[in-house]
Amino acid sequence: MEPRLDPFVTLLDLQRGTLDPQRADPEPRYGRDLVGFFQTDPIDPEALIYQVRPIPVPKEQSEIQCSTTTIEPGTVDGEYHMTKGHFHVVRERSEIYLGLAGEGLLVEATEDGRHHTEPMSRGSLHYIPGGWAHRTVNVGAEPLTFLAAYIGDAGQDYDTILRDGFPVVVRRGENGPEVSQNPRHPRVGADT
Ligand code: PAN
Ligand code: ZN
Repeated sequence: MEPRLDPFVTLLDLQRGTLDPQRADPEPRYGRDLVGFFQTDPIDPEALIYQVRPIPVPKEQSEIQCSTTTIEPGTVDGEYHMTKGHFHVVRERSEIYLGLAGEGLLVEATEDGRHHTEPMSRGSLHYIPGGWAHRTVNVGAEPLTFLAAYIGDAGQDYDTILRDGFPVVVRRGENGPEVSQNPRHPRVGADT
């Protein structure tokens, strides 16, 4: 076959998640972008909640999309800062996350409400199988940074999450993070 792309290398700052060279603009997510995802909407529309730094390649099955995500520490009315979370549009597409810095939780859920939570930290390598929605939560005092790699044509379905949320929410408790059932989710299933 005639190769479609030339090889390339990017230097990744393992602490901050920055890329050099930066092949695409970072994609910041502010309070205003996260309306409908927390139990209570963020008060400050200008607050930076997280930032995605993509290494762009064609969004096709033959390519591997790669990006870093850095979530700032903090809470929104007691819920730790987190990503929107999504199913893949092509549901069977899988993904790998690698924790680089900070302390987090990866929350995964199936469409019938089963859920699963894994701690994230430097070196934690997470396999997210097809059919599992995924959301990352920064439960620490420092930024949480991780690398994501996934099949290029996966796509992100946020509408299902906007409608139902995840089966569980992660709040700051007296002794650290507390995972509890989301009262708004229509079908909370087993903890897997
Ligand atoms: C990740 C996520 C990234 C931001 O690259 O897209 O961490 O999270 P949201 O997309 O939920 O806002 C990934 O899972 N890609 O498929
Ligand atoms: Zn994904």
